[in-house]
Amino acid sequence: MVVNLFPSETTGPMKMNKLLLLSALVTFGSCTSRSVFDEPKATNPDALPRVQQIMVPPPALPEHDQVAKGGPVVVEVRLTIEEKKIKIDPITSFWALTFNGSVPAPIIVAHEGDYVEVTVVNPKTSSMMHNVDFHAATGAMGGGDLTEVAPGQEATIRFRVTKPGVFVYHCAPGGAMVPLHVASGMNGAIMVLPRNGLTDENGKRVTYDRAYYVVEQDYYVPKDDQGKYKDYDTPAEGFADMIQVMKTLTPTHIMLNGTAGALLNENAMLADVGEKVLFITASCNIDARFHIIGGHADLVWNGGSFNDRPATNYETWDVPGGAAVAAMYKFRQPGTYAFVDHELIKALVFNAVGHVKVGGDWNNDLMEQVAKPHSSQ
Ligand SMILES: [Cu+2]
Repeated sequence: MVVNLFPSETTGPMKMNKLLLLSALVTFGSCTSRSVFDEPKATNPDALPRVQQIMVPPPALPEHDQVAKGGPVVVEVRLTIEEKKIKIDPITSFWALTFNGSVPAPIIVAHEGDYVEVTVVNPKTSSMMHNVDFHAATGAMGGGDLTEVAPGQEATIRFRVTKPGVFVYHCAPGGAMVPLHVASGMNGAIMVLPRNGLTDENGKRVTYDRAYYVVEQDYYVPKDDQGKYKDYDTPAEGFADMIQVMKTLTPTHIMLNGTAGALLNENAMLADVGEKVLFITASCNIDARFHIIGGHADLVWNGGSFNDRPATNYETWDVPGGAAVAAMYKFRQPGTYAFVDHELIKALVFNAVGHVKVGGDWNNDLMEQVAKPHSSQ
């Protein structure tokens, strides 16, 4: 039964009831009662509870509640810069620039109206300045100017997350250094959940049993005269060559979660039949289009916005470069699913491919082999 909160009577007492109800919705922070142009009521973050978020490597998400318990909190996050040479595939060494050592950087989770307090630490051992531009933040440069840290420095900013959805963050030290650092791995995401959790296409609460965070990474690795990928002693040493490769707008490597095979085989994402899985998909620089081979996206929050009703039953969903998009799928069949960028060259000639291994019982009603392969003679 649909309950109409606002019946058509306009007598005095009923009008008063409407006002009381509206004021209650505003007071308790209902996401739907606030205009997109309005901010949540300002409060004193120093008086709020503080929660330290333990960051975890992708594709995992940090521990979090889907529905916020109580009012806004200050979510403390520490991002430590690590410049490190990694093998992005068996033949390519690359100076990755990272937050907390992973490509992509770890995902942060908060609720709408929370404060996120980020300490960016640039160790003495680093070779260059870094910072962070948070797309979820409001203020010039997304905090980039306020988080500029030279080697041996750290800085802390606090921003309020006022828009529910999924967003990227990335290093942005200025000029061509921005794409150089982003294409060296310095990008991550933040999920800002509505305080009351996610809602489905009918506006009803929907929860996920698992969540994974998948990011497409483009690299531009220079080659030597023999056509071999070049190896450098420091990250900056390769930048001039990298710019030349970047000018072609043609990546040399495209991978999910930073390295070839990061989500394949023993690194596969896991699920069971009947579970709803939330995928937070992102790409900081190039456009991506994700597809689960043999499955769908039951729900897609296009543009990453959790305030909009999700679209339903997509085969492939778009992730524009510089954005994150959330999609939810309930797995209905067991097996190993390829999770791909359905620009199939990216998936299968490059490495924009992962696996989701799903346990459970096969449903013959959904698919059945009616005749095994046999001679058609
Ligand atoms: Cu950087």
